[in-house]
Amino acid sequence: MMWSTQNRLPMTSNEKLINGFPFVQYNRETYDDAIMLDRSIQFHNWMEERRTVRDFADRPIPQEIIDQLLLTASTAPSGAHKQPWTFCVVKDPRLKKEIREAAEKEEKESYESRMSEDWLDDIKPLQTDWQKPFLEVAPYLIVVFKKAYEIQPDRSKRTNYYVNESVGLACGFLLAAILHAGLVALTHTPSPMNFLSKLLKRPENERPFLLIPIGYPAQETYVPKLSRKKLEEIAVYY
Ligand code: IYR
Repeated sequence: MMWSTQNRLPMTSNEKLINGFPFVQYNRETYDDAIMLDRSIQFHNWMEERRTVRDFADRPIPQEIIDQLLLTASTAPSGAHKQPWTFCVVKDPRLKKEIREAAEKEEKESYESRMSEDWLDDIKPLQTDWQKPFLEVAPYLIVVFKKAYEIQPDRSKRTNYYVNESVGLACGFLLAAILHAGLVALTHTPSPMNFLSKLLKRPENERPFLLIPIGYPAQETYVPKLSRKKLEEIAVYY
């Protein structure tokens, strides 16, 4: 049996070493133009339905579903394939309550004095305020941490690359997976977020990135009536 020099996994017939590094053959199914266009339209129609939802039902979700959503998130590309993310999944009602209380304390301060007039004006159509009941009602809170660096076995630090881009992409994949599963989510950014490191006892190399409550929408749910930018507004072809 041939063994790759890098990771000591056995090599199979669709693998080869390039300068001593193991590569695997990558074959994807391709489609003709008409089918590709149809798939692209279908996928856009699907994604177009995604909305940020702030009113959740307290209906539980099996944890194995969350597991799969997180595995999808973790397929995102990342700088040097460091996968610099940790997804903390919070189901414990006491911990959710603590997170809600800490978040509301910060948010109250933000809404009452830290946010600018322009900022408050810009989010008026969303009708948000400092109160965050969804932090207790949603069956799971996924608290996403970015890993600024890795701690090596010898305790030395090794920096990660493009951490914000990488973790942002993973969160995007996660939101798409949530929509695909028939669930809803909210990208919540209580500010500042350091209380999450403390409550979840995260190591020093991790920083809170996003808080994503996930669940079923409440029985009667309204979301702000928004439109998305037209193609001409978002794209420039050269
Ligand atoms: N973080 C606050 C305020 C807020 C800010 C933006 I930018 C939004 O798009 C929505 C809300 C909150 O979560 O309420």
